[in-house]
Amino acid sequence: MKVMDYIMDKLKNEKVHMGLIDPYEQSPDVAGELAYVLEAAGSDAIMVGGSTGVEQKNVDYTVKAIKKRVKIPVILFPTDARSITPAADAIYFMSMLNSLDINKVVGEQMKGAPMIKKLGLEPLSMAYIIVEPGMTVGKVGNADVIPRGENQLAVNYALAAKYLGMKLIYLEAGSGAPEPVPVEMIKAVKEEVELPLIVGGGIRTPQQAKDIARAGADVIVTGTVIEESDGVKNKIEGLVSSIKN
Ligand code: 1GP
Repeated sequence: MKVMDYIMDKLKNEKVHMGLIDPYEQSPDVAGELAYVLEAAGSDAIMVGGSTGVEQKNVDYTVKAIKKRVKIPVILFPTDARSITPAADAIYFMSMLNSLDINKVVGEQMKGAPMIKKLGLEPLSMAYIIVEPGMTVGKVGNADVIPRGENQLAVNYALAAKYLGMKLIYLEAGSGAPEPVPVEMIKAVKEEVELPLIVGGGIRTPQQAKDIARAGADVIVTGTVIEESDGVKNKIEGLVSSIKN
């Protein structure tokens, strides 16, 4: 089954959780163990990527180690055209819509596209929209971040993504953000654009994850809190089950 079909199928019945693993943060074996715990805790897919220090070899070894341990899909969340490996099941083919850097909007995508075709990787077309504060990804991507409270601006970007034919919207507050994307912004986007909505950045507690899911997010991404939980299964379970019930 294609990864997009898997996601859409899941979303018929429940919200989806994806655990983000940064290949730069641990060895491939530890990443594999973390993915194993995530799967056991009910997570639906593993995303592999990070904003800095990620290189092809690093990504490749990490994805291979994860694939050995889990059955759930592994999706690349690329920094740029260098972080592509055929070992993954799919790749977010993403454009940072509110970047001021043309390379982040379409340049890296142009460089990576032939490789994706050659490798036969499934591209998941996604609009990546950075919300204040944006953290490292906002800085590295030279994002003109959407101020918290400017809900209509987020809606306008999401609508533009839909009319451009993109299949997924990702509202990103940035990894380690002190607060996640505001629930009012999530509600506003979901009311106007029916595409599957991914939300991530700064989600630390089961209550936050639940509020974000209730506000209309379809896919909830957590990275930092998973790293910090040190692979403790019941902590991750708490987070995942909060969005499922
Ligand atoms: C970053 O949205 C993801 O791209 C995850 O953020 O590390 O804060 O969970 P956290």
